[in-house]
Amino acid sequence: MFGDYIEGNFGNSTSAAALDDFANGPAAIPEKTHGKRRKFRTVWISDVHLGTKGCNAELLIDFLDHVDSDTMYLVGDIIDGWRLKKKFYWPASHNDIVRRILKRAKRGTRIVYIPGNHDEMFRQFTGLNFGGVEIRRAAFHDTADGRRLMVLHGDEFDAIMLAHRWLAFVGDAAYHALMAANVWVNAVRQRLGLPYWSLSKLAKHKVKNAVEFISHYEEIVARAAGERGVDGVVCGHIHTAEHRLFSHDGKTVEYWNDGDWVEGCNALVEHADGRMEILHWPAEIARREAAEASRPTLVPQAA
Ligand SMILES: [Mn+2]
Repeated sequence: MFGDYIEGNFGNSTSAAALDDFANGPAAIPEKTHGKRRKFRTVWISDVHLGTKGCNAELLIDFLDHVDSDTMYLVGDIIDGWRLKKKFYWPASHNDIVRRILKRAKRGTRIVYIPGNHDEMFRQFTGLNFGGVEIRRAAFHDTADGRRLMVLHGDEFDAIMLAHRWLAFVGDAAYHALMAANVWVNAVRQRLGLPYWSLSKLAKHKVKNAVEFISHYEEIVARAAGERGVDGVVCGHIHTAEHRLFSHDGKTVEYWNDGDWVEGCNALVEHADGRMEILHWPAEIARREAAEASRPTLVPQAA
């Protein structure tokens, strides 16, 4: 079954039924159907990296079993196709996550999947719908209080980040040329069987000042959102959950990063009134367990 996911062989009419069968298959970790789930208007998660040992699958399963939303955005790098090609690693808990997401779609949650650079093999299905999961290259999200947010994975800015220093001297034309170059560089690398050239990964390992790198990235993404005339942007990619406000042409632009499920285990949520919040799931579990421990237990009285 998962060969189909990776190779993307969805072109036949039996695929919808196959997805249904898969969604209803036995779970290694049974879904918690009892208890009240926290309900949000919108949930954003990204950088899950299914297919790698780094993925915190159990924490994500706990998140999915305690949270519900009208809309859920999967903001890229959900499945690590590049790593899977090198070495196949797919424990049962990773199937459980895919099943839960498909089930959620069946129950009526609108699910929008925006593939990232590690799952870019799904980008060829942009505009299609698999088992209720819409695949998009990017999306616009309107919050309950009327803000318009651009939602994208964020690898689109890697080339600009690398060239950041000398770009300061060359200016805007080079900025746009590099945006195009990034696509070509990675298309050629893909043809040669080389992995996606990931600037953020390079930076994490080689750049001394990671804080400065992240700050520049946030600025560049917010600037792109400002140029599009939207109120803000939601992205992932750099595995650093964050909320920052920038000014573009005298207008405030919100930058939101929904983090990752490798290191931080964060999700971004929108409440019913449009208020947004970054959740750190290990802290949410600790809070929940503390509340459960302090709750007085009701003991039925003997008649
Ligand atoms: Mn990425």
